[in-house]
Amino acid sequence: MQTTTAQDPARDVQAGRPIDLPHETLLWAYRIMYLSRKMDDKEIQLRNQSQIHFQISGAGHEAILTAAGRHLRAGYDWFFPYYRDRALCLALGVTPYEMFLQAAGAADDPASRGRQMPSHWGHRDLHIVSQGSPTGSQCLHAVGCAEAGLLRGRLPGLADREAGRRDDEVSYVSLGDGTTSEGEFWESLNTACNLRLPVVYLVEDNGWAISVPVEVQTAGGSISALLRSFPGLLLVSADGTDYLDSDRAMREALAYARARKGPALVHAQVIRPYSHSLSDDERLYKTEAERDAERRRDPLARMAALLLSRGAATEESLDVLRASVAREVDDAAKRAIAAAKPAPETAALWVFSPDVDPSSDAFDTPARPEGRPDTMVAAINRTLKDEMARDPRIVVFGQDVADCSRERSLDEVQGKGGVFKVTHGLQRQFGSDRVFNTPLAEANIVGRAVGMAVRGLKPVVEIQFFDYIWPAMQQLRNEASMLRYRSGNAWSCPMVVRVPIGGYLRGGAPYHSQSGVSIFAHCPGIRLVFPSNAADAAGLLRTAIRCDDPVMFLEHKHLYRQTYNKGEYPGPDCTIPFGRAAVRREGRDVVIVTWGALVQRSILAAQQAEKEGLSVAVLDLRTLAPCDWDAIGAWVARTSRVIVAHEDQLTCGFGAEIAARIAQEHFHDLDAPVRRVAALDTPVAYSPILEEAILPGPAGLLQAIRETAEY
Ligand SMILES: Cc1ncc(C[n+]2csc(CCOP(=O)(O)OP(=O)(O)O)c2C)c(N)n1
Ligand SMILES: [Mg+2]
Repeated sequence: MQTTTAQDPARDVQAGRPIDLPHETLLWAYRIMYLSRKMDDKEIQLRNQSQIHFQISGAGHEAILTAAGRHLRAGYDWFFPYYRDRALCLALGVTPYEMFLQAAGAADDPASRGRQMPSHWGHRDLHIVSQGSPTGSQCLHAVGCAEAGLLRGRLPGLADREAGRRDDEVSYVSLGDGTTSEGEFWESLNTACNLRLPVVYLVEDNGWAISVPVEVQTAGGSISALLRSFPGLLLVSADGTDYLDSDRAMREALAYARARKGPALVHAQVIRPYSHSLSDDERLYKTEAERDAERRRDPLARMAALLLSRGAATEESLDVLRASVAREVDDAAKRAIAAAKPAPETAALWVFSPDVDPSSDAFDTPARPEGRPDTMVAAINRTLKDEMARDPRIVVFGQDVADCSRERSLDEVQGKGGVFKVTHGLQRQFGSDRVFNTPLAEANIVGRAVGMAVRGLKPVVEIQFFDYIWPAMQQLRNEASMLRYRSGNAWSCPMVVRVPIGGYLRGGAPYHSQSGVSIFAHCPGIRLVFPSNAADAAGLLRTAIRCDDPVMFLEHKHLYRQTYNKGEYPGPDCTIPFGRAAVRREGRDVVIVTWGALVQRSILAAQQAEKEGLSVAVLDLRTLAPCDWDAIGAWVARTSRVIVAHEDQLTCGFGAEIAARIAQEHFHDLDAPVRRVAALDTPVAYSPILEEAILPGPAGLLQAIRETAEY
């Protein structure tokens, strides 16, 4: 990278004097800016020829991004850019050929291997973390990444403690003016400021979010004006179309964050001369006068004028430079368009880890029971402790999961350790760096976990109640589940999200009883685990933690402290493979396929049916993703009569999927229609009388057994 001069450019700007950057720096910057623009132009041409399938440009944003690229360090700092950041990525070292490979949807596209749209940057070696398309969610990843960088320097026992991090590294995240309206941006700022994290935000304010102008988006029309009271946040404004001012702003912001003073935010005014994307026509909502005013601030023209006025270039030398860029762009595009495309058989690769298969025999280790039977809560707590002792990368966080955030009070209080006490004692044993409370913000919890997992920590987080998981849905569905797939296996975020779930609480009501797990079964990339007893909870949680994928570990609140599902702790090495159902009761006439709280209810109904001469088997699936289709098929073949029972509502519950698969694959084995037993299609009401009418119970199951057996 170029060296900076001894003068302070910021002071120079304020004094109205020109900044003194060496000519070669300015020429380097102009080349990157021009290359970026020419690549956009080329992609537009290719799109119009249907050789690529989408285009979104960085036009008008090039100056601030090139300045960012000059001061940031590829493969050293961490990058969470957005789709306008072509010039930044070029400055960091992504080649035009690599970028065009993505546009072409080529097999060797290093950002996504044909899985993500163009301008969704990603480059493992340069630390550019693969990008999704939801605006703003990257802000939380940047925060988690910065946090992990600090933690890695402090956590004892990390083997690569020194190798994987730098004392002055920063996390860079960029976003548009419209995106500052997203809650995830605000959640990220709150944590970045609260923890004084080295995050550098770049708000690229082009005044528009597609067709919505900034004054509609932001109260008062200026995001930096709104942010003035955030503690420790350095705010730097810049004319993002002026290279020198941009350079000053990025330098100032980075110096602050590198010195560990806290986060910085650069608010850069830029333009957007090419409409939002090739699918948009800005003439529909921008006047000619507005467009003209933008054109007059074009950063490329301003930079060329600067070079000429400084004597850094002549018209002729600029022509030579432009011609060389045009050749480079044409050549790279031609090669990328001709590059091999992905084979159709590879479409399902990298939904999950290709290296660690949690359903394999490697995870089938014997239980070595220790001690007397204990509850599911105790089993989970003990498993967490054993795994944390074994793996120093594990961090546990969520709402109320710590014993006591105020460490100084720990000697005087017993400690909270979760509203269900599942994490009790973890903070006391492993310290506040590894077990800590978060703000009451579910997206914050999961989004930070994604950023930490990217940096090699193993987050085991808690969402306090399944009913409140929805603010994190965007992070789970669009980020955690897809990071590996959309990056072509370059990036991943293995983590465990523990979620207390379910009803039968007598008073749980609509917001403490939900069990809509099928919604997550519809998210490829997430493993779903739902234990029904203490011993399984221990073995399955250990597999979840040691597996290489995001896992949702669903803990039924009603099962936490029952006596019927107590079990001996199976020892610190016991893992249970995913996708292996357990037979809870043998039977010949009917099989009930179920999981979670319906296992015990099914056993009770089967015992009743036995008295009527009916022999009923109960199959506990234990995990829904993966699901043990082989065991289901084998039991259907054996009994020819099947009931699928779950606590979730009937319509679109996971039972619908099971029933459909049985109908398709085992039709000839059936002597009766597949029967579903599930909750009514209503919320779960508060009154215990209503709750009992809504949730499935042994009586309904017994009736279903009789009818299925008699059919
Ligand atoms: C969560 C989400 N909502 C909507 C969209 C569709 N969308 C893509 S870009 C965009 C506008 C973004 O505007 P801004 O943040 O100002 O960035 P700019 O494109 O102007 O650089 C919208 C609405 C999206 N990608 N993600
Ligand atoms: Mg915008």
